[in-house]
Amino acid sequence: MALSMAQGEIIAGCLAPHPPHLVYAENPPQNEPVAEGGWEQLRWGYERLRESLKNVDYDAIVLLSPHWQTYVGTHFLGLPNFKSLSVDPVFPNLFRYHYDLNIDVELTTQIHDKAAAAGLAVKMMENPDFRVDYGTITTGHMFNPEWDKPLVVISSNRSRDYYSVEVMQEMMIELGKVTRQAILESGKKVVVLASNSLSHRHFTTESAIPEDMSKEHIASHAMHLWDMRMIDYFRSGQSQRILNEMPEFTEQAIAESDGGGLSWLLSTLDVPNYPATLHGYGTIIGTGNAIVEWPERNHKEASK
Ligand code: 2X7
Ligand code: FE2
Repeated sequence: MALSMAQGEIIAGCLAPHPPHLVYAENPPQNEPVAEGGWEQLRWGYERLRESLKNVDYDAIVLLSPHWQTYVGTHFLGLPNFKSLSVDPVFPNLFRYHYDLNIDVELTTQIHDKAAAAGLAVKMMENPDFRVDYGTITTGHMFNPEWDKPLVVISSNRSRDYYSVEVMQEMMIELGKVTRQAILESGKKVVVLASNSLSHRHFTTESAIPEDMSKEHIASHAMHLWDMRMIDYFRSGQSQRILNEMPEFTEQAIAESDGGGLSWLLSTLDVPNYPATLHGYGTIIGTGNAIVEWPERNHKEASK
């Protein structure tokens, strides 16, 4: 009798933004700079997200970071371990993080191979000296500070820069579909994370004390309105509407969805029409950031 492997499952999909300020404010031993707190609304949001998944069993975290930017196709971290110092090029005063992260190379290869078979340009990053970007590290840390789950790390193909939001999104929807398919076939339980802010208009100067919260607010009313519109769609299960409005949102809110993470995430979840949970929202140096969970495990029919 042939043994059939259990079907894999996406247990949750999350929007899990990566401003390095969050790690800075947490003061973990891996980060060199020292802070007096700050951005608590978002850090409490991450606490709620971690709490929500505390008793949920899973094997791996699949993460797409807009700060690993690749111009020829999508790349995947392709070695079992990466260890080095990650420095934010814009905020080296806040983020100098000594990381040591493990990769699920088997699942990575399965996603890579499926993407290749679908005609997407893909490549495994197998240079042991490759420095992992701060987006991956910040989301990885805030989601799972113990680093006790292996990761699949996916780059952001900058097709938006070469072409348009529409072309980027078409490619990311395809990448999301093959990511989902590979996970279901792998037999593994997985969390998928899109590491990006919403509106992304930054202040151009930093206050003397970066964690001085009396200086923190959204960059403009227009940015606030876009963020609230997206959050309303998340919470009311209107994912298709998000995809439909992605070109306007990305262009008008200078949104970090330009890296494809949000489109990819919604596609891995098969464009969910159930409500997501908003765990937190806050601004960081003027940008809008939401921590959102789609609890796919509670919508098993969607995972078939
Ligand atoms: O990468 C970021 C970001 N997305 C938002 C705010 C501040 C810094 O870095
Ligand atoms: Fe960013």
